[in-house]
Amino acid sequence: MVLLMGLWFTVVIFLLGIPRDHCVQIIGGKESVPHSRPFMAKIKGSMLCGGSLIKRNWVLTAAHCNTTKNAEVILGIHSEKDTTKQVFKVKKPIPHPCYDRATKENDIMLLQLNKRAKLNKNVAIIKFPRLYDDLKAGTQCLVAGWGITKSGSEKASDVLREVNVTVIARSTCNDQKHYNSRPLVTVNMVCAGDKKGGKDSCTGDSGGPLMCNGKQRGIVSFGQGCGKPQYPGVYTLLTDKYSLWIKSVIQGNL
Ligand code: 4AZ
Repeated sequence: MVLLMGLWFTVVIFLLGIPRDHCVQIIGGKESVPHSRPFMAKIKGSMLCGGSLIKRNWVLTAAHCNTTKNAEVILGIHSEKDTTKQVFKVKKPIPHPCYDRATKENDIMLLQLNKRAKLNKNVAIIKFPRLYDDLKAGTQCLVAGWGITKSGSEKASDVLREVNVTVIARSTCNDQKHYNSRPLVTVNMVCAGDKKGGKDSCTGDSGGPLMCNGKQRGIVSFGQGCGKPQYPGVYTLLTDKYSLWIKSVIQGNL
């Protein structure tokens, strides 16, 4: 009887055309306007990741993407069907020397590409801020990626998707109602999401840029599940120390 009622309920919802989750994307976002985020890199290695083009032959991503030389980096792509894509191999992956899998500290990696990208309307270098200061709570940012659109799903998105997320104070993110300092969200990390949840990056979006006011300020790093109000997304915060590290690596590898 209970089973029959459940079935009946499902049928009624279907007939009424009540939207259930045909709008849950990245997590809670929407499909990006094709090629409107020309700095986005899709990294296909042992796992799917995002990245950002910071120089014609350098992509910035997360260290936990553990990208090897076999990985493929694709620029100028919205959907796999695209003919605009430029495909690269990784010449040299350079994870941050102090990346720590347990604490998640220094989740940042540089990928040297095997050739220089051709810059055009579909492929462009990302902008960095003038000052690498902390992000204030309430700042509106954007995250994009080809990751899963639903917690627990196995299917990555064919098209690039994006969602607006709000910066959450580090003290809030570390309190008992949130991560409870497990792991500790440090000054090199920033939390962003939505008070009510439902807006987040997820598996496959890792390594992609967190954009605030048109500049890259973070990198998709981790979360406890996706879209849960008590566990916002945690991003590697681009600080002065990372900016200096990036500059030193790129200059030493010309
Ligand atoms: C992941 O599995 C992952 N909500 C990345 C980001 C977030 C959660 C999970 C943030 O790679």
